[in-house]
Amino acid sequence: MKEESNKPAIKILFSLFVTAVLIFFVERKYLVAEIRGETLSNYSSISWIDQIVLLIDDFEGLASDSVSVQKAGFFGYGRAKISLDTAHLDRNLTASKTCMKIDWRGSDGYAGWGKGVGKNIDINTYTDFLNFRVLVPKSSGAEETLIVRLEEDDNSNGILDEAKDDSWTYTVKLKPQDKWQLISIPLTDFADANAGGDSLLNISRKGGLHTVIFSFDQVEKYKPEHNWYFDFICFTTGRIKE
Ligand SMILES: [Ca+2]
Ligand SMILES: [Ca+2]
Ligand SMILES: [Ca+2]
Ligand SMILES: [Ca+2]
Repeated sequence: MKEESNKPAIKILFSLFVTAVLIFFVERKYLVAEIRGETLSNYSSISWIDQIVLLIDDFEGLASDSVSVQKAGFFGYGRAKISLDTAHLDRNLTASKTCMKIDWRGSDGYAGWGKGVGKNIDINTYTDFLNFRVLVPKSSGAEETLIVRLEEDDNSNGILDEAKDDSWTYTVKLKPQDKWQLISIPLTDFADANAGGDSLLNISRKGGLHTVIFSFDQVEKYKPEHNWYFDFICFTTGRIKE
């Protein structure tokens, strides 16, 4: 008899538990989807949207003052001065309204820009690609190189430790032209660029991705009016077909 009378209470408890779990997951999904610059909700018409593992950034929805840009994790160093740009976008479905502009300023002998990503996410090194759109105006002259660097957080402490965390690089050849180019790099093409870390490109939930950096090493080649524009940096499963 006693067991019988407990039944409704157990039912209520169980339904409360299920509701709580549902709210937790719905909220989580909602929160993740609303993160600025990383949401895919504006891109449902892209045929390869399901291939996107992580949108690192599309530069949308961000106030253009330098404090907001910095707060969102972006940084420029050496001669690379970063700012948001709305004047150089094409009609590609990924373009939207804003991209990142790099100006060549000052006299330092090095330059680059990047984003502190700080994401614990499972990336499959054997199947996944790093993609981004880039515009290097034709006036920039002859073919040039761009170094793409992925810094891992192998020891998962949120800090970049030269001795413990891997740093991977790939050099892209860019032919300046007055249109956007899509660059897709298989992760297997990245080379280990430091002695530290575990020598495996293993971005995962345990040891995530610390930083993505684009650096410019042809200091002699660039003119003061040299510009680069970047947009829609993402990881995809497999190569995308635009
Ligand atoms: Ca954009
Ligand atoms: Ca670390
Ligand atoms: Ca290493
Ligand atoms: Ca590693």
